[in-house]
Order: sequence, then C-alpha cells, then structure tokens
Amino acid sequence: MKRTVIGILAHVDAGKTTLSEAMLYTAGAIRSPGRVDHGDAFLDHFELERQRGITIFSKQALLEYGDMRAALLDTPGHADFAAETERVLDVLDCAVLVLSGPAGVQSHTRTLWRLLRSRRIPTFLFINKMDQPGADRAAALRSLERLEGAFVPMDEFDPESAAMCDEALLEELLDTGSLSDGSLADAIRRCAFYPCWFGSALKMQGVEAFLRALARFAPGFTGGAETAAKVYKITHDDRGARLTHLKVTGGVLRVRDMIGGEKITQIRVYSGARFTQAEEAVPGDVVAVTGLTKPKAGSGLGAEPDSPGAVLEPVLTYTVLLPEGCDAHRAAMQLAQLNEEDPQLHLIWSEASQTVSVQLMGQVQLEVLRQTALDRWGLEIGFGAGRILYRETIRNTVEGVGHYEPLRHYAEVHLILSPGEPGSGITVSSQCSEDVLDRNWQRLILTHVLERQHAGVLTGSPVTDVHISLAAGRAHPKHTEGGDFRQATYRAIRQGLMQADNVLLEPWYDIRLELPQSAVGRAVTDLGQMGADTAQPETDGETAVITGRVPVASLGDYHREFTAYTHGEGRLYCSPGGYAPCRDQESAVASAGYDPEADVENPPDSVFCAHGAGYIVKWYDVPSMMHIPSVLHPEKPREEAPAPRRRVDAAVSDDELMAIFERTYGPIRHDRGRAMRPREKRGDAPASRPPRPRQGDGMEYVLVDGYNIIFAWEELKKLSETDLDAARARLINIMRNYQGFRQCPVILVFDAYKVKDGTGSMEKLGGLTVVYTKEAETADMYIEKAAYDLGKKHSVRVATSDRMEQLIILGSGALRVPADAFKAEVDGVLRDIRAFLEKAWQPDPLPPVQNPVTHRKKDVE
Ligand SMILES: Nc1nc2c(ncn2[C@@H]2O[C@H](COP(=O)(O)OP(=O)(O)OP(=O)(O)O)[C@@H](O)[C@H]2O)c(=O)[nH]1
Ligand SMILES: [Mg+2]
Repeated sequence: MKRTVIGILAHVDAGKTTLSEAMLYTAGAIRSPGRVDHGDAFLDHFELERQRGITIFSKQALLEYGDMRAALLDTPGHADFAAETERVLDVLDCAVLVLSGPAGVQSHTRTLWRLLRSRRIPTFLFINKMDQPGADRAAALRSLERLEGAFVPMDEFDPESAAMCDEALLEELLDTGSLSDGSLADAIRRCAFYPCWFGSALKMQGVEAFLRALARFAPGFTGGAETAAKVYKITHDDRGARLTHLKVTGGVLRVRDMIGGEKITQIRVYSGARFTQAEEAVPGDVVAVTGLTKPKAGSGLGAEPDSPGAVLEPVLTYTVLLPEGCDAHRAAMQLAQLNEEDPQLHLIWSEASQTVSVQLMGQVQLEVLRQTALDRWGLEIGFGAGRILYRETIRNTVEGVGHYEPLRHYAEVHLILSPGEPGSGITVSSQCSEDVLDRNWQRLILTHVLERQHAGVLTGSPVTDVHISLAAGRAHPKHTEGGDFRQATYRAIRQGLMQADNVLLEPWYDIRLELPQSAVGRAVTDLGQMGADTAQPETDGETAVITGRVPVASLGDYHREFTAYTHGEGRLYCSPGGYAPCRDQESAVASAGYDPEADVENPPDSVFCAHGAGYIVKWYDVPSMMHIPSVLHPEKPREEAPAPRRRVDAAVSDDELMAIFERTYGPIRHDRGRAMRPREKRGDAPASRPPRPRQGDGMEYVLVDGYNIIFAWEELKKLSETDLDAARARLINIMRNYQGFRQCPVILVFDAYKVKDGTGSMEKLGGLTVVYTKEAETADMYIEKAAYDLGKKHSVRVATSDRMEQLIILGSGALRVPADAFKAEVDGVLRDIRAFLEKAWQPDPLPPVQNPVTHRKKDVE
C-alpha cells in the first residue's frame, strides 16, 4: 500500500473542508459528511472554527482508498492564517489545490501557488462548486492562465494535451499511441503538468472520480533507513500536553525512543479531533508525539535537516493590552505557548515596559488570538493600535567592513552590499579568492550573513532585497574563533548600511472586493484616498468585483466600514502583496525615532587592538583602519593606524614592519603593544636587510611594469585568469611591502590605454606610486619616459619581462631586472620581513594591566 501525505490548499471558502469531508465519506472513513455551515464538520472541530465557519488550524484525517493510504492535511484558506498553511508544506508528498469554479483564481490562490511551485510540490486541482449557477468549465480553465505552469483537464482527458507538456510523454505517445499510468504519475510528480478535475464537494459530484485519480497518480512516500522526522506543527491538547506533529521520513519511531535527548512518551495518530495511540510510526506516517519540548515547527529530527524559514511574514505589530491587575509576567508566559504554536507571532516580552508585543497578518487573526487567550486561560486581552512592520533596503552599492580584534581574537570582513530584486530577500555570494581567505572561513561568514535578520539603519526594521557578496576577509592562524567572524560580519553589514542610500519599504495587500453594484462608487472613492492601485470594477449582474493593491497602512480596519456600508453583503479579501518603497519615508523614519548608533545590539563600529587591548573605532573611521585594502575603492590609500609607539633607530619602524607583515601574512600576535616595546636583547635587523636608502642624488628608483609582472609570475597569472582585479590588488600589496621594507621609491605602472576617455591616474600609497596610464599611452611608453626623466638624477631599475625595455636601458642607462629575478628579490625581502619580525616578537613578561574602560574612552576621543 502506498503512503502519501496530501495537503488541501485553497483560497478561503473555496470548499477545502467540504471536499475533505466528502473524500473521507466516500472512502468510508466517516459515516456522514459534516457540514461547515451546520457547525458539525469532522475537521473544523474547534469551537472558534465552528462559530466562524472557517478553518483556522490545519488538521489531519486518514483515509484508505484502493491501494492508497493517505493522510489528508486540511489547511486554513484565510490569508491571516497563511503561515499555518505554509508550515504544512514541509511534509507534503503532493497537494490538492481547490478552486471555486465561479470565482476562479484569486489573489491568495496565487500566493499559495508560488509556494507550491517554489517547493516543486506535485499538485492536483479540484475545481469546485460547479453546481453553482454561473459556474462555467471553460471560464474556470481560462482563469488558470493567471497561474504559472501547464494544466491538463482530466475529466475529458486528451493524451495529446498531456504529451504537449513533456518530452518523455510525447515520445511514449508517438511510440505506443497511448500513455501509461506510470508515465503520467511520473510527469505529475515532476510537475511537468498539473491535472485538473471538476465537481461539487457539497453535492458529492466528481468526488469519487477525484479520489480514484489520487489513488492512481499520487506519489507515494518511501523514506530512508536512518531514523528521521520533520516537525510541521506544535499544539497543546486540552490538558496542556505539548504535541509535536511530525512526518516520519526515515527509520521507525517508537514509543520510549530517545530523540534529540528527549524521550517520546506517546505516539498519537490523529484523524479529526480523535486520536488512537500507536506503538510505532514508519516513513510516510504523520503523527503527533508527546514528551518532546525542544522541536519547533520546521525542525528536523534525527537525520532530517531543519527547514528554511517561512516566506510569508506578518505585516503588522500590536502591543497586547493586559487586563488591569493582571500579573504581566505570568500572562507573558501563557502567551508564549501561543508563540510556540505559531512562531510567526514573534511574541516579544519587554522587561523594561512589562509589555508583550505580537506580529499579526490581520484583523481576523487578532480576534482569534483574543478568543484563544480567553478560552484557555480566562485571560481578557486587548490590543493597542497596530503598527506597520517596515522593511529596509538599499539603492546603491557599498562596501561594508567589519573588524573584530579584542585581545586574542581576530577577524576582518569586507562585504559588498548591492540592491537585490524586490522580493528576493537576502542573497549571498563570494567573490573572494581562496588564496585570500580559506574556504571554510568564507562559508562561515556567509552563514553568519544568512543566520538572522539584520536591522536596517533607518528604523531598525529587517533588511531585505540586498545581495551581499563576500569580497575579502582575514583570519588569524591562532586567535580567530568562530564567533569572531560573526562579530565582524554583523558589523560589516551595519557599517555598509550606514554609508548606503537606504530605502524604507512598506507592506501592501493584494485586494479583491466583491460588493453590490450600488456600493461601487463609495468603494472606488475610498480606495482612491488610500492610494490603492485598482483595475476597472468588473460587473456581473448585481455584483461587482474590484481587484488591486493597497498599502497595508492605509487599509487599516477598513473591513468594518466596508461591511457596514455594504450591509454585510460585501466581501473584502486581502493577501500579502509584497513590499514597496514607503510613500512618505521621511515622516515614517522620523516617527520611528530610531538612532542606529545607539542600537547596542547592532553596532556599526569595529573593534581594533592596540597596547594589547581592544578599542572601539567609529564606523566612519573603520575603512581607513582596515588591514586589507578596500575592494571597491582600492585606489584610496589606506591610512595607517595611529602608531602606538615608535622606535626611530631602524630604517623602517616597527609599526611599518607590522603593517607590512600583516598585509602579507596576517597578524601573528595580538600583544602588539608588547611587540612594539624596545627590547634589550631583541637582535637587530636581519643581515640580508638592504642598506638604508641614500638620499638625494643617486637614490634608486624601481619601475615595475604591472601587467607584465602579473603575467610572468605564476601565482598572479593564475589569479588573473579568474579575477584580474584581485591579481592587481595582490601585486599592489606585494609592492607596498617590498617598498616599505626597501624604502626606495617604487612606481608600479598599469596599462589603461584601452580605457576610453581614460585620463590616467596616479595614487600614492606611502612610498609606492601606482600609475594607470592615459588613454592611448602604454605602460611601455610611460616607463620609457619615466626612466629617462628619473635617470637624469637617480639610478633606476625597471622590472619587466624581456619583451621590450631594451630601448629604455639603452636610452637612459636604467637597469633592467627580468621578471623572475625580480620575483626572487621580492621573495627574499618578504622572507626577511618575516624572519625579522618573528625574531623580534618573542613574548615579553606580561605588560602592566591596563584599565580597559579608560583606555577605550581615550581611544574614542
Ligand atoms: N454550492 C456549493 N457550495 C459549496 C461547495 N463546497 C463548499 N461549499 C460551501 O462553501 C462554503 C465554504 O466551504 P468550506 O469547506 O468551509 O471552505 P474552506 O475552503 O474549507 O474554507 P476555509 O477553511 O475557511 O478557508 C460553505 O458554505 C460550503 O457549504 C460546493 O461544491 N458547492
Ligand atoms: Mg476549511
């Protein structure tokens, strides 16, 4: 017998529960189908649901039909409870999408469709209410054009129309003249097409045929051998026992099994309100277990991984008003149980104000919450005025940098933040070479980017629709710990946002109003005032339909007003319609009163180290202090950190050596202050160290043909094949170190002559000059001229491959250094630096303890 988990999804009132009851009845699982309208539906068994005639909680029922043993999961269709529906998707083998024939595809149908499509869940369509006057098969099929995908009507099945959707089917049809059940099932499983049936759940028309089709085509579930389960829901039973609803995806789950360090005490197999107890559950079973306290909706148990977070998010936040004299703390604990069942409530208890806030999808959910608190604990809660949940994004590309280096910690991160597509959320990539930062650190950084919501700097709202690319980073071989990169990453994001052009986004609803013809004028006027985008009202006899979009903020509780002036005859449907730039950003930001620099949870500043202690550097000063040069603006010279102490008796000060060393190898120790103190037996500069440069006439200049060297040195050449900019940055770095140690002027020349309208540029990085030639000027030409000019007063060496500089040498008396000889020289210098520093940095006895507070204060000033 094949086991399958089938989710029943639809827009509110399409008839999901009625269809589920009809299927259960047809399969003989219940003796008589309940009626939602009579308050006796098998599945809508909660008091609240019976009162309101809508489904609020997803529920399960079991049926066996033919060769199929199915767990049906009925879901709520109201957009306020969409999060409950979304949670169920994790455990589905397939879905039934119910459409009301007369109404066709609604905005919420499209929201659900996007979720089903993105998870590639095979879906069967049941087009319901075909008994109603105005139901038209052709019109219903046409309305499916609003959904992406191929649809094949199965009531009048034409094999050709299925074969047109899929190559494998087409081949089979051409070869054999027909399509087998197996191939059709396979094509449905691959979502090559979506089969559709028609009928009336209420009148039991077409239900048996539909059930038969499910038994034929629904994909069965086979799990792995290793114990695994996926949690999709948490509830509490009448006695307060916590129920973990899950689908077993592998192995066997038994009562008294330990899972995640907790013991399963009961396995319940629910069907409607009732359950039977089982000793074990096998792959494909959907059960509720007791005894577990840790798992949440979306948790994976055993070999099963956790699910990614929810797509549908609440758009409003409310303060919960507690009755007078109520123990706020205790009430918060009770409400926390509701948050366990619906994590999307994002219930937050503020110790400071002794208040609770929740996030909600809409008005109906708010009323349900109020009623639930009353039913469960006799707690009479109210709600303050709702506030909009904003989002934030950016309009330009910036480089955010974060450095985290308290004593014996080290991490530096450079992130490029750029605007993403609307609705894309946060996406990540890496453009950082593994030569710069090890792959594992890179992965860790990207995990930190994605592991939580990041607060924007306008109002502290979550940042979205931003692409974050890892540009560079640095770890310390000894001192970097996992948490250091988390700090550096979070700070880099905030530092980037502080510089960016930030945009406040507000939520919109997709709306549909069904109303009497006579109320259309009023509705159109109201919607106009709300700043809604609506289409021309469509009329159909006495009723009219208006569809469009409206900002959540301006809709408020218009439901009430609408119900009043349509005398209860109008229906107003909303579904999340995404976010768009706020119409009045300035006043929204002002009224939020958020100060990003005072948000201690989300600091944009960095922590650097001096005198063996960490100190805070304000975000705007951070770029000039970073140990790796900027990736977006490599031309900007990096200003050296203020040197804590100086020894002037060496050609190169320790600080400079330190900077050189760090650019080359990463920092080797954190007790920088210690390293900087003069030491008696420190030993002097290494023997191979070049003599101090002569001043004035006779000073030696080194001219380097940049690209020539890049293509001649193996390591740089390899890098240049994937990323020429990185290779150039790397050479600049190497030359800075070489120059810093040699203390002779170095001029590094890059051809830019192909750059249209290039005016050429020159930048000084300490004693290193980086030249980009003008349009129509090659590096050769530049070097030739420079060698000639400089050669008049100084000695000049030119590092290049042997391509051309003969002329220069002849003409100016400059000395040519072939690329490989130059490489040997540079390597020698870098080795010397390393040896010198390692020798010089033998640890001292511990330095006197500094008061970190006064120290930090001083450094900030
Ligand atoms: N005429 C007719 N009415 C139907 C049919 N199926 C359901 N209804 C009615 O439509 C209304 C909604 O039915 P439900 O089964 O509660 O719809 P639902 O999709 O479960 O609704 P929610 O769970 O609240 O989203 C009820 O009044 C049903 O009696 C049908 O085939 N024909
Ligand atoms: Mg229902």
